[in-house]
Amino acid sequence: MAILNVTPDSFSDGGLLFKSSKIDEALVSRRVEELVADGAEIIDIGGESTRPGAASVSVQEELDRVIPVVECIANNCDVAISVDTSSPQVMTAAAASGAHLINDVRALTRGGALSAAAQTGLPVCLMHMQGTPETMQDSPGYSNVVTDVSDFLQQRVVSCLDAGISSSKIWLDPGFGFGKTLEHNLALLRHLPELVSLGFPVLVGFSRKSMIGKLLGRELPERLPGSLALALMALERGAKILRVHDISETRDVIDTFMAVKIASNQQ
Ligand code: YH5
Repeated sequence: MAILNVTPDSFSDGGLLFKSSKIDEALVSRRVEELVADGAEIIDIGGESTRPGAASVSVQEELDRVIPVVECIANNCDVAISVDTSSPQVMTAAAASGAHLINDVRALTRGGALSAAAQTGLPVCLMHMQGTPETMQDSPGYSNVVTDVSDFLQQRVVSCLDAGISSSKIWLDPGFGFGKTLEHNLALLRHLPELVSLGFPVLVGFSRKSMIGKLLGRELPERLPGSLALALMALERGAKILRVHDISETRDVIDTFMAVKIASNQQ
C-alpha cells in the first residue's frame, strides 16, 4: 500500500499535487502510475494529517482534498484505492467516487462512521490508537499493550459485524506510533502473530515513523533501512499489507521474502 498524502503541509509529496487549490490531474495520474510501476497494489489517500500534534481539519476541507484525487485515480488508473479517513461524509463520498477500501485510524469510532462504512459495502481497515493525534504521544500507557490493542480491535470487529460488515471485509492494524512508546511499538511487532491469529488480514504502517528515529537516531530522510528491516520482520510475523512511502524498495523486500517462502514450501 503506497501512501499518497494530499495534505498541503505534507512532508512527502502532498503539496506538489495541488495547483492553485485545484488538483493537477495529469500530475496525480503520473505519480500514481509511477507508484504502480514500482509495485504498489493499493494507493492510500489521506487528507487529514494524523502525525503527532497535528491539528484537525474540517470535513469540508477533507472532502475538497480527497474526493477529486479519488475521482482522478478511479478514472485514469487501474489500481485499488484506499481512503485514510475517520469522517463518515468522506467515506460515503469516496465510495461513490470509486474507492475500494476505508482505512480508518479511529477504527470507525466517530459518530456515524460505522453505519456509513457499512452502507458503502467496502472493506474496512480498523486501526488502534490511544488518545487523539494532538496528545497521543504525551504519556501513552497500557496494562499490557499487546492484549489491550488486541482486545480493542476485537471489540471493534464485533461492532462491525453488528453493523452488517462482513467478516471477510475486515482488516486489522495495531497502529504503530499512535499513542505508543518505542517499547510499546516493539512489543506489538514482537507479538504480531497474536494479532494475526485473530484471522483477519493485518496491515502495518511504520514507514519512516519516529519509532525508527528513536531506535536509530535517524532523521526522516535516513529512515529507509530501518523501515525495510521492520517490513521484513512484520512479513515474517504474518502481516499481509505494508503501508509505506518507498514502494520499489519495499517491493524488493516482499519479493525476496516470498521467493524464500515459496522455495521452503516446495521442499
Ligand atoms: C498506520 O500506521 N499511519 S498516518 C509520522 C511519520 C511518518 C509517517 C514522523 N495512517 C497509519 O504515516 N493508517 C497513518 O514520521 C495509517 N496504519 C494505517 N492503517 C501517519 C504516518 C506517519 C506519521
